[in-house]
Amino acid sequence: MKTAYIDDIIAAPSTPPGAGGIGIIRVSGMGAVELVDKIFVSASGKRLSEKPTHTITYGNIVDGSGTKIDEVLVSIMRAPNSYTREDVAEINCHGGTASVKRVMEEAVRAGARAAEPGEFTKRAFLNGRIDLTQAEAVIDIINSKTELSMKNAVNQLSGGLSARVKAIRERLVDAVSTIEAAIDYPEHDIEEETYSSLDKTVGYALKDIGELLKTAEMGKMVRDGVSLVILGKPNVGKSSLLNFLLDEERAIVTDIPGTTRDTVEEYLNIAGIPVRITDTAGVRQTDDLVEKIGVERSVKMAENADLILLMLDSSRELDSDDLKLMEFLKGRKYIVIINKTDLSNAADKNLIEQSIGRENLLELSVKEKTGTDRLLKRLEEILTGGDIQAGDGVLVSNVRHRDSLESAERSLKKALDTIAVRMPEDFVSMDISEAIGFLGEITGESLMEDIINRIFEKFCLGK
Ligand SMILES: Nc1nc2c(ncn2[C@@H]2O[C@H](COP(=O)(O)OP(=O)(O)OP(=O)(O)O)[C@@H](O)[C@H]2O)c(=O)[nH]1
Ligand SMILES: [Mg+2]
Repeated sequence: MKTAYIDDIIAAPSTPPGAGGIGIIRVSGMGAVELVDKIFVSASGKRLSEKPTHTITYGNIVDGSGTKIDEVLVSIMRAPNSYTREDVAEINCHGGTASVKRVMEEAVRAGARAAEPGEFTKRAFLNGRIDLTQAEAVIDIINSKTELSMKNAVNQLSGGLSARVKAIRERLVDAVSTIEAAIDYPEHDIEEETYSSLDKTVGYALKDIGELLKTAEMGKMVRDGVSLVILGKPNVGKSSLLNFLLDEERAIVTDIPGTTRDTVEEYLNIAGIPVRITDTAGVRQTDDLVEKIGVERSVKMAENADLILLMLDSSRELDSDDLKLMEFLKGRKYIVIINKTDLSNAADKNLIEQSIGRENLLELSVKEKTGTDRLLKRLEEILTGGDIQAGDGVLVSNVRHRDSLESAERSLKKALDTIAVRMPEDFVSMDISEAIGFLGEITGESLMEDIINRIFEKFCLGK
């Protein structure tokens, strides 16, 4: 991204690599339409540069000697009404690896530079069409795994979060300018009235920031998802539970303990939250080398999980492996499932309750599908806190935004202290200005270039 110049023409495939109906090469920059004219011959003989904006033209991409490379449709969108606010031409060729590659090569031969990941969106940001939260929303939409994640990202793209942050920021800017005006007339001491109005303004800003921060946990789950790991001894029914939750025979189930040797990962949508669910190898003491590696992997997955589903077998007495696993849960988020309730009650329920409490305990039979509804309900409750406010309201879903909001909150709390002891006004102004800076980081108004570059590097090519 270091080599990004806003005054050159960039090109990149915007469709994923591989075979498909259509492959799109996007070209952006002042003169993009004229550049594509060099490698394009329209069926009508008319040049693209003579065509009105937002039109599609049929023809062929040709190489330097005029040989046809592929039959294409070219859309042109002239500045400023385009994704990047620059002239944009999109070449729709056949969606094969070779054809996309060849058209791309011709675009480069005609003078385009191969774009870096996220560079089109970066230009939209640098050209002022969208702010940073909106640019980040673009990548979030692309990566959305559930409708709810996407709805939240679309809301962010339409400026929901920016509007809230800007409103807070503007009120603080007003406050600082009042102070600065007072400082300009040193013969006037800052009035008591000004202090109390500053106190109020900062108080309101803190309240608004607090409200946004309250949504951050839910927001992160909606955007990034949650990892859920099924843990337990061999043969307790972990893979059966995975298959039940996915409603497909994803993992191998047999009555032989040690069937699952490696972790099996799948995505699940629970109340709109993308959940990565992992079935693991049964945990037990073993001398088998492969199984041992599997067990280590299970524990590692569980250590990093947001939520652990520990399964116990109702039909067998608890043993030291079960007890160790219950001990492992301490200090983590978990649900304990006693499975196979259709068989006997050999597992000592009192002992289980003593160890992990009653609240997080569920009894069910995956085989008979009894008690499984309660599990689904409990999962929903845990994931959403019993309350899904996402979708219409603004959710802070990005850790970067949350960090900046927290920094702004700290600065404003400092400002309140400064006001409370009636410190000189320039101190108050300093604290508030600091908060303004942090809020500006969210929308990108005050952010260092290298941080901006890092944000766009996470994008995919052609976006
Ligand atoms: N009776 C009864 N059997 C069950 C139930 N759930 C699973 N089983 C059976 O228990 C056996 C083991 O099930 P799995 O799902 O493979 O168990 P696992 O925990 O994945 O086992 P490993 O992969 O070896 O760690 C299979 O024969 C299942 O059909 C249940 O609720 N009741
Ligand atoms: Mg298994």
